[in-house]
Amino acid sequence: MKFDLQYTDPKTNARAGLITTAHGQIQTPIFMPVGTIGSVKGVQVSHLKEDIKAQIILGNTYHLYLRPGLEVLERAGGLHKFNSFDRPMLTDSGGFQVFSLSGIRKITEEGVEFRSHIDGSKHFFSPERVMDIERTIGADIMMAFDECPPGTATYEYAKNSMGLTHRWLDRCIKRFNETEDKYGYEQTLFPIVQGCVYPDLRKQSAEFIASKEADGNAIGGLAVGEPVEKMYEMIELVNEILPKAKPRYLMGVGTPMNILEGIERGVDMFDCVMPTRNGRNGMLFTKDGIINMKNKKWEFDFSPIEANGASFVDTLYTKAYLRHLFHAKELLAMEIASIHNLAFYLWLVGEARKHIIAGDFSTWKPMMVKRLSTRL
Ligand code: PRF
Repeated sequence: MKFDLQYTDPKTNARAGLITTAHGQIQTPIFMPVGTIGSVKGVQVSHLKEDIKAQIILGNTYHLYLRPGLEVLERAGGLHKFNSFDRPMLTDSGGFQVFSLSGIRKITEEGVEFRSHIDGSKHFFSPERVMDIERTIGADIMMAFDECPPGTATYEYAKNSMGLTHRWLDRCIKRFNETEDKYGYEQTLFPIVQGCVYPDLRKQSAEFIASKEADGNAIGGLAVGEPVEKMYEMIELVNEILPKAKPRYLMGVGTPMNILEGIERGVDMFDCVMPTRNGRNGMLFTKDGIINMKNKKWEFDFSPIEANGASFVDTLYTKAYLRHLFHAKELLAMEIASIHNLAFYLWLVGEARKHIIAGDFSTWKPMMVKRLSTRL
């Protein structure tokens, strides 16, 4: 994997770059739609590629390991072949889902024992096991196995947890280097900075992660219940230490506003379930603000979903029609909202990139933030 840092904003820490993987290139800053079990919920690959213009999507190790399981993935020839998305993919390690979704669990130095949220069966993830699973899934970018404590964790807990994540990282790197890709293309491993909201821990973690000289680095453990200002403070602090010449990925973030704030602070990659999950609940993100599509005020509004929207659904359908679909609980409502929101997120990061290159990101961003937070 290669990263070319193409432009840096003179007034902020925003950057525009180009990542090259075996499955193609990614222009940064980028948003990665979440395809937890190998599909971006409710969205066809053709829409993902041609309409939403997704350059990379995410899969999840925990979910894919439980379903369809490793034998299916291996016999399919990896996830790209299995789901027909032939562009870059990244797999999260399960270091978040194991802690947030699974039942009774036991964390030891060796790894994590957990119960499946599907059938209650018992499983064990170690750093080595997770690397083997991510090799079998075959994503271009593999994430290290980490522990993500809640935003309310005490200093003591955060410190011990960070130490464990660092020791697990060394085991991940060792296993990654001892094994090979299974499907004839290169994979790479991103380590993850932890340390909760404690500046000295974040600094220590960022220094440790930077010393590994990976192809890219991630910031984890944020947007997990801490105040948003703390999150921004931690991003700033960590990005002062992470190498400038490598992409930086802020995991599981966030709202359109969070993404612009992240870009301003030097983040290059984002993922979040928000555009799809909130979309399925009737929440639409637009250039002029947020719409609750179920609201009665749209009942007789026959104007387009978004007149200058980023996707074909925006002018093909009216607000009144989409509201009707949500009220009737039609599957199509969720599909339209997901396509709309993802196209909007990809438009937003694309615009940010254009403004970084044009040199006016610092005036465009506050104007955009103000518009995005309006409730329509
Ligand atoms: N670690 C991993 N995945 C994640 C996170 C993390 O800390 C987060 C936190 N926002 C989202 N996804 N492995």
